Amino acid sequence: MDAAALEALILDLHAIEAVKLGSFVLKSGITSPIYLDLRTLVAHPRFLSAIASLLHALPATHPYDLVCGVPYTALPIATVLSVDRSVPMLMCRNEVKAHGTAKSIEGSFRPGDTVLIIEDLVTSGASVLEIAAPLRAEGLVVADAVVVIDREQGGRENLAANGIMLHSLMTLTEVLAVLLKHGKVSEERAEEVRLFLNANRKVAVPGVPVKPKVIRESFEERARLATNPMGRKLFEVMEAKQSNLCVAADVGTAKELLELAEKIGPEICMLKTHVDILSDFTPDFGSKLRSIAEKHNFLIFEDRKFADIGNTVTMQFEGGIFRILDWADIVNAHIVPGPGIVDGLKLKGLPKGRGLLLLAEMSSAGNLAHGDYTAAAVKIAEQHSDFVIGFISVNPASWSAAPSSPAFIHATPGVQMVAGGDALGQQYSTPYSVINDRGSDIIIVGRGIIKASDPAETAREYRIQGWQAYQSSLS
Ligand code: 5BU
Repeated sequence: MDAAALEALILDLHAIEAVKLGSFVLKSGITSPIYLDLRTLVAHPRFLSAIASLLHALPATHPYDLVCGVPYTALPIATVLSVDRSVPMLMCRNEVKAHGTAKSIEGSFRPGDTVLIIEDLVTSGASVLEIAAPLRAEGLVVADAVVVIDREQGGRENLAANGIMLHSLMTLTEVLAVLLKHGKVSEERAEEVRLFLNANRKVAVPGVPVKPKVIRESFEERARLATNPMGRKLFEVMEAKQSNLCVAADVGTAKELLELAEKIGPEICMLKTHVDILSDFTPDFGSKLRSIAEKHNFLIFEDRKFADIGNTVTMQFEGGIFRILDWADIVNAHIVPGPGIVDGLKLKGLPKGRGLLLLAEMSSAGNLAHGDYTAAAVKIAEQHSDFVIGFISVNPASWSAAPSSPAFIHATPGVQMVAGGDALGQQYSTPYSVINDRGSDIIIVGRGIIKASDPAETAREYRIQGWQAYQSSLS
């Protein structure tokens, strides 16, 4: 959905009083200055039908055989979607029947069928989990849930921790921004809602650990501490775009890469490239990518993984066909050759305002970058803090020798919504665990986004998830 359509939808929801401002006590017992009530939808059949088709258009990670609405508000939405799209529906009871058949799931299904869960609002995610449990107990697969409004209070993370990816039409922050823009809410009331949201980012679900293990300073504060201008800029871009998402644009041609950059540009703080995999590379690639990066305000990170002696890397950085120095804001390097590699790259990069990430860890199974090796990367970074902006890290919270300055940034590859791996040794963790348990700052996502049916929408989902995880870990 584009910004104009989202805006119109939010104004419609306000017009039918599905969004109200005041003082309300929520189911969880919290008093909220904003109340969302999508039960009013049943009075507006055309709108109900429009919402159902928008939910249907959200990209689920798994194709589904069945839909199931969470009682009661989402039941009519699920019914309309089921009828309009000819997808059979299941109904789960909240309470088990005293008479007749004792089963709590109505409908027809086979074990192994995939069910899409439909919900009106997600706060902590508890209601979705309550429905998912009996479905899973019957052998059904639950991988995705679609929701009209994400209240951004921990639901996304709680569901992800339970293997369910949440797809939302909008977040509460987006609702608020549109209402404010159209004068439907005063600045004071909006501030009250923002304060409420910030104070209630996490609502615990029984049995689901939601307390972040890592507490950090804000990107804004860390920008002030950065000595390298590109490191500072990266923090600033992250704050400005509310994005700690870097997409690994591992596509085969420059054409596809530029198209992808244009599509996902608004969601990312950084685009990661492997320029040597592009079959149609031409010398104007860099300038084309740079103009897209400027338009959408993201940085370009060429994942070159330099690994040679200082003298050789100066030539590899600046010359050859790719001329990486001309267009990449950030590059990375192994520390196998020792600190001379940083001296070499710095010689070329620093005068042009570039930044360097050191590979302190890797995401692939059996890799050798840990322990003393990681500690050596930290030491070299500290000796070159004018040029080194941070690390490729996997679990920086576990490092015995952590960098002394919070100006160093951690970026982590091997991220997908569901933990696992590929056939060639890649290991995946979820955005929530990467940011909140392992203390990284940036999630680097490749196939999780570029292979999705709608990369832009999926990038948005990852951005929201990564950002919410970051916000919940602020000191
Ligand atoms: P994926 O599709 O999300 O698995 O892509 C991960 C990207 O991150 C890919 O471009 C790798 O080259 C890159 N990567 C990685 O996966 N692991 C590492 O340790 C480093 C880079 Br360093």
